Amino acid sequence: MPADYSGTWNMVRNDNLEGYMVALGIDFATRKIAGVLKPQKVIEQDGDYFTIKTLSTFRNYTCSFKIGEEFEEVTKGLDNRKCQTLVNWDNGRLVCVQRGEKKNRGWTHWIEGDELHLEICCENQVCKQVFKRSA
Ligand code: VL7
Repeated sequence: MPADYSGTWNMVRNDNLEGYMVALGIDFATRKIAGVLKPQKVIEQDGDYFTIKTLSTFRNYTCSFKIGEEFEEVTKGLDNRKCQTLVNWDNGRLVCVQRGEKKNRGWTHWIEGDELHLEICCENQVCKQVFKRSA
């Protein structure tokens, strides 16, 4: 029985987004705006099919995928790169590898109690985010 990620989640922690954005080459002005956002995750999960929406007052980003099926991801509105992206289950965790120009790029989601956890990596930078289910 896989974990249930479905729902709306509000950000409560955001560590080292700045380092992650620098690693992606995001410009200073955009980093200053992005750094103060408290995005929401809206996740739709249907078996192995997922849509993850990252919503904010500045920009939104949507990613849809099926577990185990590599696809071309364009990180439109983020760093606007193309990646070959693959998401797999690992003991209830969602583990994503984003193969492309940037080394060691990807993210991992897991659930701890009522919290949704996310680590996003690029090169030697790790951004850690925590979300809580919205009432
Ligand atoms: C996606 C922030 C910072 C550029 C704009 C800031 C807009 C709101 O990979 C991610 O999510 C995965 C896992 O949940 C699913 O796609 C994180 C946003 C992280 C990236 C880069 C700043 C420009 C922030 C979209």
